[in-house]
Amino acid sequence: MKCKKCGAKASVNMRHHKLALCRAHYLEWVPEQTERFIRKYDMFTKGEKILVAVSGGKDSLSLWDILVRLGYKADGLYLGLGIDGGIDYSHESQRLTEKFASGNNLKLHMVDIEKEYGQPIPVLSEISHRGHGKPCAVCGLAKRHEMNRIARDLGYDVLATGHNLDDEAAVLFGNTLNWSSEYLLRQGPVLPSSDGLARKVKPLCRFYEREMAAYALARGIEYIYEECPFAEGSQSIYYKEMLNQLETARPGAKLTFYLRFLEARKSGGLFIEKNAQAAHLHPCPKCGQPTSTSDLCSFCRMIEKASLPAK
Ligand code: Q46
Ligand code: ZN
Ligand code: ZN
Repeated sequence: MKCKKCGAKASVNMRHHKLALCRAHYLEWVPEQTERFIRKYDMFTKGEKILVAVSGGKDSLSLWDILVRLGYKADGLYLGLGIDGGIDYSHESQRLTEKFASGNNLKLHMVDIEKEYGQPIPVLSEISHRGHGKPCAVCGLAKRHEMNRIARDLGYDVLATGHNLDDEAAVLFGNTLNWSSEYLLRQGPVLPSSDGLARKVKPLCRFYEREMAAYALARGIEYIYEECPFAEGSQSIYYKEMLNQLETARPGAKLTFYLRFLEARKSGGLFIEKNAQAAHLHPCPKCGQPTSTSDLCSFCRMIEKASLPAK
């Protein structure tokens, strides 16, 4: 297989795009495409301050790398969750994130959940009795809360995450199976800012997971290969496996599934009425973040339940 641009030996073959590229041209193609998506979906401009949520994985580190290569003002945010799982997961992901930041001279903000709230995520989850034995519910809540808090406190305009097409297609699949209309209406490459919350964007949402792995490898980015140990057996992994089977039989199926959804969503063709979505929000009396409950937000309630001082 030859590179479509220069005829040299191709190192990445993208059947769904009918495009094969050599390493050098692949390293040009990925940022070019990212820039195209940033503009197409009006994600952000060169003048805005971007905070990239980095986990030490291939997607978030590649996203940071791409944005900086494209000339955007992007700093990183790493959340220390305190997850060990027998593979020293949090320490290793932190080490690789710090190494990437210092190696590229980038600004990295660090938040350690245990230092801020007294306990690591698995313990917070246990004490607050949420999530039926898995810490993912508390983890998701804490990640969202802390990302919003840091973006607001440090004056960032945009919060960028490294979700790729496989992630988005799996979420879409789950939301469609359940016809979760509220989530379907909110799922997209951009979630506009609201009530003091920064805009949220997913610049990699049209890249397949294996395209991001190929990018990280070609750029020599050292990332953590292991998934979080609590991800094992999760519904999203199950959906991803199913979609991978579909993709093998019909290359491009995942991309079509996601893109047709975006088109339908944009044109109002989702057969979902927008009435339910405007839940009345007000600031949480403790942390100030918007909440639909009449008292404290879910995060502050969780922290209170764990009898720890809330931030
Ligand atoms: S939610 Fe669950 Fe993830 Fe948190 S505990 Fe791990 S698997 S990191 S995306
Ligand atoms: Zn080439
Ligand atoms: Zn709160």
